[in-house]
Amino acid sequence: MHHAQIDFEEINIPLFTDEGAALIDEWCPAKRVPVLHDGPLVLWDSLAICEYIADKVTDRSLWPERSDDRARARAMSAEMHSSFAALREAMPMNCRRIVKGFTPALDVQIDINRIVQLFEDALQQSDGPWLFGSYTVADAMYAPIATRFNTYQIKLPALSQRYVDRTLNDAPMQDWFAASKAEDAVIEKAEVPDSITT
Ligand SMILES: N[C@@H](CCC(=O)N[C@@H](CS)C(=O)NCC(=O)O)C(=O)O
Repeated sequence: MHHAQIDFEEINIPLFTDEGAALIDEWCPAKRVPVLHDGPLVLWDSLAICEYIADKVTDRSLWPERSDDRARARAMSAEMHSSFAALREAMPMNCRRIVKGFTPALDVQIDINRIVQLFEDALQQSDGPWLFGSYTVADAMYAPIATRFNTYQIKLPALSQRYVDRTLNDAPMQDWFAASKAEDAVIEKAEVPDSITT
């Protein structure tokens, strides 16, 4: 929504707390985040929210121009939405931390390899700087992967690493990281321990 230059108000829901449970009951019909309220419309799914925002903006495109690129960007976004269970389980998103000495198990490495293949293919075909040239929904869908690759210090080929760095340095992401530093909530079950200590 920042990239679409749409103003919005954010309500922070502290997950897995009593306060968060009450807010989820109030705002989230599917009992999950994210959820978007726009007037009477309630949208309870991240990809549907992206599609809605992309439909709403008329002065900029949040999907690629060419129809086959658009199809690939949609497939890539749908794959993010429906896949990578091993990675999600082993590498919970945690943009306040760098986890030291993380070694991916085989199923996690397979997910990482698939994502790197997606990044490399898209970036080679578009020539960057975003996956499909200009910023699209696919970049938004993979932003939580960029933060995970950073948190767990995953080694990447140069092209993918440059893309991850671009995502991490994107102004809305920087604002988000700054906001996260001001939070003190910790979700214990999502805290992956360091495996080496310094
Ligand atoms: N399909 C949903 C998945 C949403 C989802 O699983 N959200 C997680 C956080 S990323 C959540 O709300 N977890 C809270 C819970 O499990 O109680 C989407 O992408 O919108």
